[in-house]
Parts: sequence; C-alpha cells; structure tokens
Amino acid sequence: MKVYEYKGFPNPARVRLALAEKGLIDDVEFIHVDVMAGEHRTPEFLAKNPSGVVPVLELDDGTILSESAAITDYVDHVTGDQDLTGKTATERGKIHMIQRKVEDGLLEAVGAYFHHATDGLGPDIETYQNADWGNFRHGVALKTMRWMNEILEERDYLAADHFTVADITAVAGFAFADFAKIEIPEDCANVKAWRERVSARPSMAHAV
Ligand SMILES: N[C@@H](CCC(=O)N[C@@H](CS)C(=O)NCC(=O)O)C(=O)O
Repeated sequence: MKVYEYKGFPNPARVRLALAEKGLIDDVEFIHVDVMAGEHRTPEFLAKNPSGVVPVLELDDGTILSESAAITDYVDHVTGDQDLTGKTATERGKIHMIQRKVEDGLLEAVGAYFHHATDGLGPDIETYQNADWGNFRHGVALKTMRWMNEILEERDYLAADHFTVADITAVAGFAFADFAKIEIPEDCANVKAWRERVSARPSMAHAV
C-alpha cells in the first residue's frame, strides 16, 4: 500500500502513528506530496482526493481512502485485532465519540487558528482567511484541552483503559498546538502527564 502525505504534518502523523502501533509501517510506500508547492491541488492529486488534502491511502487493488479517521480505522482492522478502535459495540462507540470530539475541538480548532488567524502556510496556500473564526476556534481548543484534562482525571487514556485512535488524534492535535504556539493551560496537569505517558511509546519515533 501507498500513503500520500507530507511528513511532519498533523494528519499524516495520525496515519504514521496507527501504522507504527500496528507494526505495519515498513509495509507502506510513503509518497511525498509537496503541499507547500501546491502539489495537493493538481488534477492528478485531486483525482485521488477531491478535498485536496493529505493523507491518502492507496491499496494495492487501487482502492483509495482519504480522511485520517477512515484510514486509521482501516489500518486497525486489517490486522484483525481492533485495539485502536474498539472490540465491542460499546467500546467502538465510545472511542469513535471521543476521537471525533478531539478531532473537532482540538486538532481542527488549532488548524483553524493556524490557517485563519496567523500567516499559516503563507499567502500562496492560504487563499481565504477569516481571523475572527480562527480566534474563536483558538478558544475552542483551550476549552477542549480543559475537557480532556477532566477525562484524564479518571483514566490514563482518553477513550479506554488503553491507547486508542482518540489518543492518536490528540497527539497530533497537541503537536500542532505546539507549532501554532497555543500553550496548554497551566491547570491542565493531567494532560501534561498524559503527554509524557504517550510520548514514551515506540510509535512516536515514526510520527514526524
Ligand atoms: N479531514 C482531513 C484533513 C486533512 C488535512 O487538513 N490535511 C492537511 C495537512 S495536516 C492538508 O493537506 N492541508 C493542505 C491544505 O489545506 O491546503 C483528514 O482527516 O485527513
């Protein structure tokens, strides 16, 4: 299988983390898409993903998957042991719920701040900006960090008693927050302890 990506960007990092967690990282050919040069907006790339974003997974039979949550779901199922996305209906529902809240409230909120309220990736890529929206989403990111801090008062990982895709999305979200210079609030000690805990996982070396 092939993964079209830009190494170090937050959403491609989610796919790399899932692949590394499942022991599949060496089975993949990574293809660099030069986002900074606009390669993700060429007709060739848009034919793979009309949304014009990375990552994209291409299977050996030509099947294309985009959207990081869909790709990590595939990666978790292809090995037959669904530890990242949940084994029972209840576990799956809970992990899916928390993952989506982290994706929207942290990763995408930080992204909106970065792309709309800062220079982002520069004028050639940031063709539409709305600073009010970006600053509003900055507040959502902080609120989400505090909500995550409350969850982590009860358990070591965000959506289960073990590491899941919700944690993967959060790892990418916090790395993006670091890059965008959004600091974790002082009172979020549980989040800081969680970051240290997940940073020790061997998969982290493959994230960037
Ligand atoms: N919802 C998509 C978002 C993917 C995304 O926003 N990727 C970024 C890199 S982290 C990108 O390609 N940005 C280029 C652009 O927006 O022009 C997913 O989950 O994969």
